[in-house]
Amino acid sequence: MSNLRVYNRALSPEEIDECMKVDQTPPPMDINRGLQLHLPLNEIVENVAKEKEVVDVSAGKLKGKVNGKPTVADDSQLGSCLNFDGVDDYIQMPEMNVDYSQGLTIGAWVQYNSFKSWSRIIDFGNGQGNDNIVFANEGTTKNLDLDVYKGATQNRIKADGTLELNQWLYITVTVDGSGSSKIYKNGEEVQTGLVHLPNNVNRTKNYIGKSNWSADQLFHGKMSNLRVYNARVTGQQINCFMVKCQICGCITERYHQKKLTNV
Ligand SMILES: [Ca+2]
Repeated sequence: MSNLRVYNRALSPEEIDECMKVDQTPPPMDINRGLQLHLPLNEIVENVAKEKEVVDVSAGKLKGKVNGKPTVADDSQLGSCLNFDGVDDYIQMPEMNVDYSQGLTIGAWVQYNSFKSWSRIIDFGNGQGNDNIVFANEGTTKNLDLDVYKGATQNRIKADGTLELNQWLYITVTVDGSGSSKIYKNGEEVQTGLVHLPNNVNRTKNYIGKSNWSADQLFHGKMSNLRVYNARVTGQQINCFMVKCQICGCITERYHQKKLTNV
């Protein structure tokens, strides 16, 4: 049985014809469920105190403080995006009291110019080895690493050889409510594993492109449309983030074509 309807009136023949149509369109995915942070990273604005900021377009509307004068690049594939010099450029977010203990997702467009030592996409925590959530390259390698610190105890999942220099990659890591984790590159799953879930704590040292460990180096390259969720998003949703016309306006033609093929 399918599409049972009951009315308290008689339908016209035309209305009955309408009822016979079966809508094959899947329900829209709620890509904002659990969204804690969405930084388009397509502009730098000045606040009233003349401080440079980037804007969070999620419901929380946080402001990220821009350090080291990164530039806004006009990229031929993704449009305006932030260009980090790998020397002193990074973003500091305010404290964030977000419960990631039921899962999380981090996704971003990145284009590495070089693999600086343990350079971060994000490092949210309370200092060094203190409830950190780290998404980074391992050492100076192409290995993409999610490190989750439960207090000071580290757990990780790592996708070896995933990153590439000088081209845009859409990279994502998801963790569900059981700690089951997946790393995706351009919407394709490249690694699975198990991590422990983070503590539910307020985090005060929250960086984009910078580590909580002073020995680590800064992110060197371009970044666009960073999203952080306190929930797992699905592979299908991740593909949505890569479609220019529907969601966020940030996509390369290649991925756009792939999406059209999938439809
Ligand atoms: Ca700089």
